[in-house]
Amino acid sequence: AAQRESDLSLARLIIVSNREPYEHRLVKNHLIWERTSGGLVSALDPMMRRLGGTWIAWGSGKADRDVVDQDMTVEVPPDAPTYRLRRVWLESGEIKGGYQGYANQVLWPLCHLTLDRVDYRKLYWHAYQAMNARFAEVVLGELQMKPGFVWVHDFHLALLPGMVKASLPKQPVAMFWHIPWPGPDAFRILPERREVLESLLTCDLLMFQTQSFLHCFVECAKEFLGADLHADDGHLEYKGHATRVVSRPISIGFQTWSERAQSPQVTRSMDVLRNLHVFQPEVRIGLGVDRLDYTKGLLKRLWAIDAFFQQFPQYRGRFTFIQIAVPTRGDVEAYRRYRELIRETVNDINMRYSSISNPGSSHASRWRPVEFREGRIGLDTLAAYYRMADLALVSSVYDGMNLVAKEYVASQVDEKGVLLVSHMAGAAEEMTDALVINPYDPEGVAESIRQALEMPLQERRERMHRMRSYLAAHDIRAWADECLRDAGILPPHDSPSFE
Ligand code: ADQ
Repeated sequence: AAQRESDLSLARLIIVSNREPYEHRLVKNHLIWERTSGGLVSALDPMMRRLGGTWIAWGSGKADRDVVDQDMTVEVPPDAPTYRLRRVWLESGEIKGGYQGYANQVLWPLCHLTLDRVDYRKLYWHAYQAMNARFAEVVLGELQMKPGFVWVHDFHLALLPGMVKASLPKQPVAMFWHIPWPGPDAFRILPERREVLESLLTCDLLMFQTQSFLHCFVECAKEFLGADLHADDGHLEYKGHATRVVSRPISIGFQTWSERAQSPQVTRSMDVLRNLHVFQPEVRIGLGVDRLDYTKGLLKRLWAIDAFFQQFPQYRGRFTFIQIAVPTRGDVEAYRRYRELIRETVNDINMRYSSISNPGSSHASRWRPVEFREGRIGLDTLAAYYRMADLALVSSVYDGMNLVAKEYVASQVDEKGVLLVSHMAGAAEEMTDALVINPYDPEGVAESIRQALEMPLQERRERMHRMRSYLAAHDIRAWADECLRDAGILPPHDSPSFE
């Protein structure tokens, strides 16, 4: 087996996130495990498989407690362990108020500038503090066992750096913020804006997805705390402590996706899936893959598909949009309503267009404009969808990065597809050969879909090829190494590498 690089590295890696990478459940008295979905796990699991270490996360699976040892840990991935997963147990009040309340109904909509969806209660804040304290207790326990480098992830744990530093001021702590950071005009509505910022400014290293989120954070730190920016070396200084702030766009395992897309299973799945969703070989395919989250702009995307078939009736019977959506945050009412609305809109579009027969197409009666597939799907199946889609549509109203955009490019081994990406997604900054769309403009998106479908093969190839070369060089491995260099765990670029 390949030797893990952590065996060679200077510090033990301890990453902390709310979501765990693997959860255990009982199905008909059998213990099963599943990889959880979401961008954070997609990005960090490959890194941890490579580097080893400990991942501390909330044990949310119903049978998680059945598999832990005395240290509350389990070796993962369960089929071929390479790192430790240490679980944190949360009380129901912490889950309801801290996770569902403050994290998902306050910080999430606030950071995504969907301010109408912010549903603030003081008691959520207290639960959020309790939830972060629960994590801090476990992190401190872990450090007592053995020292390590603490790397906190995301908005669920904004108070954790401050709590760790309060007990261990010299402990190195880094934070990666996976979602956007709003400017001061929006962040002002958070009653605890100072507390959140103060905790983040106890970090030694604070990382954002893009330069513009970083800029917004700096503006907030200056305005609400009076922090000083040392622009020459990228530090924010507050109460005598310096925090290095950087933007490090997250990525995916390019090679893994690319190889997966060429595997015999995936090639076989492509035929099966085609037959499942479209009946004629000439029907072109568009694809969307998302958690069913309002920030992903699914409803606006469906309006754009509707506009597309209105504006370009010649595509009725000749283009099908496949939407794969995994339900998420079902405990929050706004998400349940959104899911219903999406389903209704899909049905409405399908009813209206399926009944309009296209004279040029003999199979119009069997054609559906939108194929909606709900639920989590396996990675091979996902790769098959990515590879066979003529275009992928990412229409987030705001998004830290959006890994689907990158996974699509990595799976496009035939280099025939076109990526359409919202200018509000972090991915748009790097995927410069994509067609950039404005999710708020359905007719504009419809026109971009037409442009993608009619783009000459040569141009599609060139664009996709350039994006693939970029991603091959800027994959999750390069991202992790860069972050660990920033943290001083790997030596800087000009030193001899471990490899
Ligand atoms: P997310 O909002 O969760 O993450 P995103 O980057 O869109 O997400 O990634 C979603 C992930 O879930 C992808 O890896 C995708 O393959 C997977 N997925 C989606 N639907 C699926 C399905 N039906 N079945 C199986 N897998 C599915 C947050 C931020 C993002 C940021 C990431 C990483 O909101 O902006 O890119 O973290 O930092």
